Amino acid sequence: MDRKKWWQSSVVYQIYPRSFQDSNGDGIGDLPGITRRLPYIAGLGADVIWLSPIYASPNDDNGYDISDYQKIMPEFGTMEDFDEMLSTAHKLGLKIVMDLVVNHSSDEHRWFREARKSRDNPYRDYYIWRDPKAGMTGGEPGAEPNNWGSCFGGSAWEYDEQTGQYYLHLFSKKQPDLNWDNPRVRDEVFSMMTWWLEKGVDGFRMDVISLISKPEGLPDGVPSGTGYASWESCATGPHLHEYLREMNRRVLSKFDTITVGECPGVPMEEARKYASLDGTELNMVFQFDHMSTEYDPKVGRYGMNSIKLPPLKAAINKWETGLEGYAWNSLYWDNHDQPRAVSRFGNDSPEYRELSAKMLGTCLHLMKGTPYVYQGEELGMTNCPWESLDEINDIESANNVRQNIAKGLVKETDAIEIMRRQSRDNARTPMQWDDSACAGFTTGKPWLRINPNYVEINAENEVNRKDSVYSYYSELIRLRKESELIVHGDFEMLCPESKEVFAYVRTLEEKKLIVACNFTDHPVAFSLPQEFEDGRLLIGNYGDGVQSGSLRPYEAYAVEI
Ligand code: TEU
Ligand code: CA
Repeated sequence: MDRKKWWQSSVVYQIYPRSFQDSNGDGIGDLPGITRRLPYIAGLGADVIWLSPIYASPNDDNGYDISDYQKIMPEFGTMEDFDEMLSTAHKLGLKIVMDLVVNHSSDEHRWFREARKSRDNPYRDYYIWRDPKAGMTGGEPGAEPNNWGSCFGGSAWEYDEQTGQYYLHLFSKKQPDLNWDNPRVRDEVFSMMTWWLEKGVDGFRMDVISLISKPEGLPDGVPSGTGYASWESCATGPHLHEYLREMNRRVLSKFDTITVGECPGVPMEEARKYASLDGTELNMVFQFDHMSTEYDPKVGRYGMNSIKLPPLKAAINKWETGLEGYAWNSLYWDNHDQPRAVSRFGNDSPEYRELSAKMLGTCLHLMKGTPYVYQGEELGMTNCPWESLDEINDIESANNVRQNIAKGLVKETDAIEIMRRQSRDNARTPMQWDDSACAGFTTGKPWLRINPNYVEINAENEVNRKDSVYSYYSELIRLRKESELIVHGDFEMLCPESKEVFAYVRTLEEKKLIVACNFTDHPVAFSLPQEFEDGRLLIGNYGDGVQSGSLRPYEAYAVEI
């Protein structure tokens, strides 16, 4: 069986529709806005687009709380607008991947509105209900069925007065978890997926898919600093692979799709099954190890720690080597849930922003796996200089920082700095198209603050500029499209202990490639191994060849033999 698949040489561009392009002046991005900008994405060289959710939603979590899986969110447009976007994309050779959010639905979904009517409602078992803890009165503290915490703060259980039971929500109260152990729920999800695939979409990114099968008996987990057990403690439940194989058999195997599962907390041996090259489940997974190396043991993500290179390299090396021969990797520095890559892993000062953005691109795009580019990353967009918590729209960051201040885990005076470092809203500031009012994103009032640096950092300023971050990313993408070595070569990390240099070698039969990246703002010693000295420079962000014996600030290059 040929294990080489088209999506192994693909590059995926992620769009966060609310912040991409507004077309009707209401300050909210929409589908006609996306259609207008498709040539920009095709010009970059990506061949697949992942759309964050565009379905009907009350937007408690910006679309990740879906009230109708087969209706378009009115703010984003109509189904006709969607069909127009899909056919235009296909004409440009762009495939469209939808976001499949089926670990939970919105509490305004018809299923949940029915389920909460009474305990014997035919939809009751579409969700996870439990009685208050024995001897306790529902709604009073400690009566929750177990100690699981919500990702957005507080308990993962909400008491429903009407029927006298709690329902589970690993995310917000308005995102009740679906009961995948109920075969009717799986039927609903599989027929909905088939409906979209028959419509012509090309695949799915599957939201927190590692959480859909809950541990038998819903046992308490190990409490963290917040007093609750982390929601990740119920990842990879007993029936998960069984349900994904059923999904593959009944839906995915019938279409030529690309699929990626978002799997926070996934162990290696499980990921080898999820994304197994035998094609019985999904094509790849998003793991989060390299997204949490600086997390604080007490407050997790929302602390003041900075990235250190050795643990970051160790996390990436673990997955580059751990999946080799078993499963396929995804490659990403950021997405709509993470701070901007150049601000977190690089240096967003005017002096080094472009150099370090290109360095990060070189480091990621020449590794083994399918690269994902999050909207604006190709321009080197940065985190936003938030001035008050009131500017923050994101339910997760706002809730967590307030909870941690209340528990005395972080100082109120650090709150803004923590938001500037870690808030998900850093990824969600509107796309910066040009230096006109509102960065060309809207002619109205943008739903979220626009990063004031749009005057310098914008697509118009980069698309036709040869030394821009955009042009450099399109060169990296072109190299991947032309190179079997970059797509299929083995990966070997070099100097894992170095606090400054990230370097590795790719090998395919007799062909070899070395990539060297300086993650600091000062020159560091680094010598090309002798076998590469007469090699061919594939790409370099200083654009003037290789210096022997050292790497300049944020320098990155790749040499092939
Ligand atoms: O994210 C799950 C998830 O891991 C994030 O909630 C979390 O922000 C982060 O990774 C750790 O802090 C998915 C979606 O990507 C996210 O936007 C949704 O909010 C969430 O699921 C619930 O649907
Ligand atoms: Ca709009």
